[in-house]
Formats: sequence, structure tokens, C-alpha cells
Amino acid sequence: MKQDSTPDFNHQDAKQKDLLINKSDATNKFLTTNQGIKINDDNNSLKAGERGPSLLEDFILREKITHFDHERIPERIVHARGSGAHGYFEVTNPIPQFTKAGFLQEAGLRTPVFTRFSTVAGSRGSTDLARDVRGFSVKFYTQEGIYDFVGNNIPVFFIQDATKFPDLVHAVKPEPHNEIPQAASAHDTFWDFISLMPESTHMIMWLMSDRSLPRSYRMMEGFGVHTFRFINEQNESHFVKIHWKPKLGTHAVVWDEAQKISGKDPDFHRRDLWEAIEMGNFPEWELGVQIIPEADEHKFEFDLLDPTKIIPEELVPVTIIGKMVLNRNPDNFFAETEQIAFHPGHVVPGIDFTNDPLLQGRLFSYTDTQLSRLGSPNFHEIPINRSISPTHNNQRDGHMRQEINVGRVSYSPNSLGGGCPYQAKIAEGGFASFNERVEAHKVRGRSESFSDHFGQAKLFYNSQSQTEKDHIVRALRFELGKVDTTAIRVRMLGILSQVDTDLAAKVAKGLRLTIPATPEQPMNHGVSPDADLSQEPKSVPSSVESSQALSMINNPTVQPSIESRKVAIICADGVDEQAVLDIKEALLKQSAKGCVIAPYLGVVKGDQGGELAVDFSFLTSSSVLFDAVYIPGGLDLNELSEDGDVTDFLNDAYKHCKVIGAQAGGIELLSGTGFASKIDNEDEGIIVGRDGDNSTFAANFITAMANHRIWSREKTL
Ligand code: HDD
Repeated sequence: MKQDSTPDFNHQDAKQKDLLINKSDATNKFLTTNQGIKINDDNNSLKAGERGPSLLEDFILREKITHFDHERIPERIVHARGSGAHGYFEVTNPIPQFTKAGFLQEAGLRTPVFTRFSTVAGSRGSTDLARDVRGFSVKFYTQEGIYDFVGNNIPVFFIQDATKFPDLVHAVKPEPHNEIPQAASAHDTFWDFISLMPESTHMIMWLMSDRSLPRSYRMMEGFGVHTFRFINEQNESHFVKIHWKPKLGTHAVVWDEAQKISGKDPDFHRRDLWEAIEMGNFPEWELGVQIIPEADEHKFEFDLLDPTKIIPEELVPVTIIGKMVLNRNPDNFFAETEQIAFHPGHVVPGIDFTNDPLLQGRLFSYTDTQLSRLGSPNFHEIPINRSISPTHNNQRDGHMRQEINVGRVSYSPNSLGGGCPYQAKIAEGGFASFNERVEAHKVRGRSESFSDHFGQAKLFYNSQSQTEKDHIVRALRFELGKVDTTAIRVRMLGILSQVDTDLAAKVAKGLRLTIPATPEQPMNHGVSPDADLSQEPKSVPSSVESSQALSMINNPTVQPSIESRKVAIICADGVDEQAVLDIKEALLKQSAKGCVIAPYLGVVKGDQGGELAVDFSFLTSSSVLFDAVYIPGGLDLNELSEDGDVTDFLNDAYKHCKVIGAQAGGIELLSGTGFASKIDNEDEGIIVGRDGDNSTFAANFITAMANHRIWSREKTL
């Protein structure tokens, strides 16, 4: 059964139409109880006398308080902190030869989606800028039912078997005795676990890289992690790895900046996503696939079923098949972003699973968790979770059932209901699992092909630029530096030495520790006496030595751009207003935004007698919330250069490798705040304009900004 793509059926909006019946707008309406009774006084409870006790009879008070008392539901056990948006997926390059999934069949076909991004470890109210993996989940409301993509911004995972997931999460969450630290992996229990789980080494390289500090949700990749299957009309299977590639490129902030953003604006990513969509800068990703024929299953030096491995793009290129655009913010956070329930087991005909033991465990976990989080097996009826293709079956009742099933039949087979609802033949769109042949002994064990824990960790490290390698070293020094137990630090150094001796030595230097001569055999901790220890971790050299796609800085597909970036324009009375207007216009032409920052809110007076509206004061903003800083001429230097806030603003911008631009008198301000020698030494990220040519200055400023950061400022380790 193919999707209906006839011109009069606007499938992109089908979910919005579906949600309409649940929307409620109180504009020009009376206040009522939940039973529809109009309320006359919402400020006073019913009392025996004005100073007397409240009366139990007050059904209005009781209803209001009772509802309030029950407003909270359990937060997600992982990925509690998140933000989402509506949008659509559009096919650009159909692949019927690989999959029969209806939503991938026709070029131009649009399917509505809701996408939720998240951190993993922190609570619902925690900072967006934690060093953490980011969740990347997309619910496709296809005409064949719901397809959920439930991935991350990192293409591998910590563990190979789902049975270790509760251990991993217990280790990374705040420690149970004092519930410290929040949204952070830099503590003993996490690194204790990791240092005993060498299979996590590849993932740890990614987690310690800047991938775990995205500049924006809009600037991160998404990965399905597991190998899935595509099934075509001929019932042929191909293995597939799924990728999302952001239109704006993959970019990160630096760690010091991330920590400061966490204080200045813990909602930084949430706000960024919301504002981008409100401003019409719709976030966009391309959907790509790596396809591997069944016959090639054993062709690689790693196991396709092992979720701690990538398939280097040099071995199997990524083919782009579509794009996703997020163009609408939710109306209500709780109803949509909080109540949405994803499940990697929600697949449509044409997509199927592999025997990846991590995926297999996930297939159980996600329905189970919704039962405690959303409270009922009827969570699929919540509007945001509801399929837009019709659902009919013999499941009945349960908490909060919404559907009113008519008739007396709720079983199959039946004759009283004419045999309905019917089973669908495969040709009619019925889902049939891929008939993979499985012949095996029942065994609690792991394939030997899963025991390479270091080969791809090396590949990742080798693929990084020097700047990125240094960031990994600094991240490890920070994280292990927060670990109190020396034995754990030492054990980790043993693991790191198996990835790269230089990396281990640099981390060891930061910790003032020595790398152990013989690394402890971590797998031997806590194993039963009769366990098979023959599978010691090993390192299988990758046939690809270095892969540019793994580096954010060297990645050739990332084009220089300032689209949707924010520039702080430092202003005060007397400012050269034409220069401000010119840079704002130049930025706007590239879909970027200039914000006026001044000592006080309100307006600043320009040198031509005009006024410029102030967006933020130094008190309500910070340079960590911007991508670059510009100082025009004509400022009242006395007012600005003595203000410590301005110096902090510029120092942070410099330290975080951001472009700083100054014209005319702004150059004096820059010199006066300690940047004189940096201007003289021609730092490539300090752009000065002395000749009053605003357009040449703007062009130079924008070119410098488009490369994201001036990494040459950082000291090489
Ligand atoms: Fe998971 C949520 C991604 C392994 C069990 N997971 C969750 C979310 C994402 C992922 C993005 C948030 C969904 C949302 O926005 O609502 N999880 C992954 C990836 C994994 C992974 C990419 C490895 C490849 N997860 C994993 C395992 C298990 C779980 C091995 C359990 C055996 N994950 C859950 C969960 C969550 C969840 C407990 C919490 C909330 C939810 O499901 O709905 O069931």
C-alpha cells in the first residue's frame, strides 16, 4: 500500500489537521470548571464567614487544587531534558530498489514529522550545555503508520548488550547517596564503570570530543547507531545505517564556554531552536543511508551487528535520499514535546531489525517505559502519538481509553463482526518480519567478532585535527580530574594507552600520574568463576586509517557560513549609527543577526541624532551567547572601557576563539581593554577597519566568522 500523494492530499499538513480536534483556545471565552460550569469568582474559596474555615463543599477549589496536585508525570529515565518541533520529511532520491516503505517511494512526497532533541543524563530542568550525548528522535506520521527514528548525535554506543544499559545509566546519573553531580559524567561512578568496560572506549572518544558540546541542535548530525534492514517489494534485504546531515554543518562550542552558558542561559539550545523557527530560519537536515548488500555481511573487519562500530564512509559512502525541515514550534510543551513517545520498534513495512543485541533489548524497553511514564497502554492515543493512518484492532479498555469502539466483537476470529478487522496480505501492506534463517544454541554469551574495542577508537582519534585532539585531551583531564579515586584514573590511563600512547601521556601529564605498564584486565571485574574469559578485549587495526567525515574541522562537506549566527554589537551613546546599520544589514543578507548590547536597556543615542534600540544590557547578556563581537566607532569610551563587564565580554570572546571586529574608535576600546598586542600581531580573528569603508569591513568580518572559530589562538598541547 503506497502513500497517497495525489495533489489534493496535502500530506505535509495531515498531522496538523489531526491535532486540530484537540486544540483549545480560551480567547474571548468564559472561565469554567472541567465540567463546563462557568466560574464567577476565581480569587476566593468558599468559607464559613470571611475569616472562617474553607468548606469541603467548594467543588471549584477542590477540582482546581486536585488537578494541580497531579500535574507532574515521571520524567524520562534517560533523555529527560529535551526540545522538539514539527516539520516535514521530503523524499529527494527515492530508493524503491532497497525499501518498499511508502514514505520513501516518490520524489517530492512529504511526510509530517515531530522531532525531539535531548541530552541523556540530566533531569528535565538541567542545562542544555552538559557534556553529553544528544538524542535525535524523529516521529514520521506516514500513511502506513508511525515510523520512529530514535538515534543520537554520535554514531556508536557505550555498550554492546542491552543488559548493561541499567548499569551504564546508574553509573552516569548523579550518585545515589547525595544525588551529585547533575547532568555530568565527571564523577567517580561513571569512570569506574567505563574503566571496567573497554567496549565503551570508541564511544568515550566521541563523548570527550566536541561532538558532545553542540553549538546548536541545528548544527549536529544524527545517527541510527544500529544496523537496520531495508526490505524491498521482492522481499530482499539490505543492511542500512541511517544518517542525518545538518545543512548548517556540524559545529560545537568550547568547554569553558559551555560551562558559562549553563549559568547564563541553561535553555540555550531550546531557545536557539525555538527562535530559529519563529524567525523563519527553518532547521534542515539531509537524510543519508549507507547500504550494504546481504552478501557483504561478513566483509568488514568489524561486525555489522556491533553497535560500538561505524562503517567508515570511505568503505560505504552515504547516499542522500531526502531532507527534513522543522518549521513549526509546538503549541504546548507538555502536550507535545513531553508526551511524545518514541520507540525504535515502531517501524513500517520496508524497514526491519537486525540481531544487534543492543537493539533487541531496546525493542522491549521503550513500550515498557511509557507504561510508567505516561501511565497507560493507551499512550498511543495521546494526540502527538496518534497515527494519522487509521488504527483498528481488538485491543480494548485500560486507563484513559479515548477511542469508542462500536459493536460487540473484540476478538478474532469472529463471524459476528464479519471477520473484521481483517488481516492484511503483504501485497495489501501487511507487515511481515524478514524471514531471516536463525539456527543456533540458546546461549548467554557474545560473539567473538565483538571483541575489538580499540581499533575504531584509534580511527576516530587519528581522524581528528590537532585542535580536536587537544580538546579530547583537555576533556579527559577535566573529567578524570573530577574523579576522586586515583585507581580509577590510573585504570583509565591504561585504557587510553591502548588507543594512543601520546593521548594517554598527555592526559597523564595533566593528572600528574604514570600510565600503568600492564593495563589491568578490566573485563575480569565482577565476573562469575565459570565465565568464559577467552574474549579479552583486542584491537583490530581499521582498514581505513583516517576518515575526514569523523572530524568536525576537517570535514570537507561543511561549507563556511554565518547563516543564523548571532553577533553582539557593543554600543553606547555617540555610536556611529551608520556603521551599526550597515553591519546589521550585511549580516541580515546572510541570514545572521546583529544584537545591540549597551550598558543600559532602552535606546542609545547615535552620532547623527538617531536612536538605536538596545536588545540586551551587559547584565542581561554575555559574550558566550553570541558567535562574534563587533565594536563600532563613536562610543563613549569612558563609559565603556572602565566597565569590567565589557572587558569580560571581550576576553571571553577571544578565549572562545570568536571573531572580534572593531572600526575607528572601537579599535581604541579594544586596545584599551588589553588587545593592543593582538591587533598588532594580526590575529586572523581580530578584524579592524580604520578607513570608514563599512562594506569592506563587513565583508572581511563575515568571511572570518564563516569559519566558525579561530582555532589558531589555542595553545597546542
Ligand atoms: Fe534509549 C529514550 C536513543 C539505547 C532505553 N533513547 C531514548 C531517547 C533517545 C534514545 C534519543 C529519547 C527519546 C525521546 O526523545 O523521547 N537509546 C538511544 C540510542 C541508543 C539507546 C541511540 C543506543 C544505540 N535506550 C537504549 C537502550 C535501552 C534504552 C539499550 C534499554 C535497554 N531509551 C530507553 C528508555 C527511554 C529511552 C528508557 C527513556 C524514555 C523513553 O525511552 O521513552 O526506554
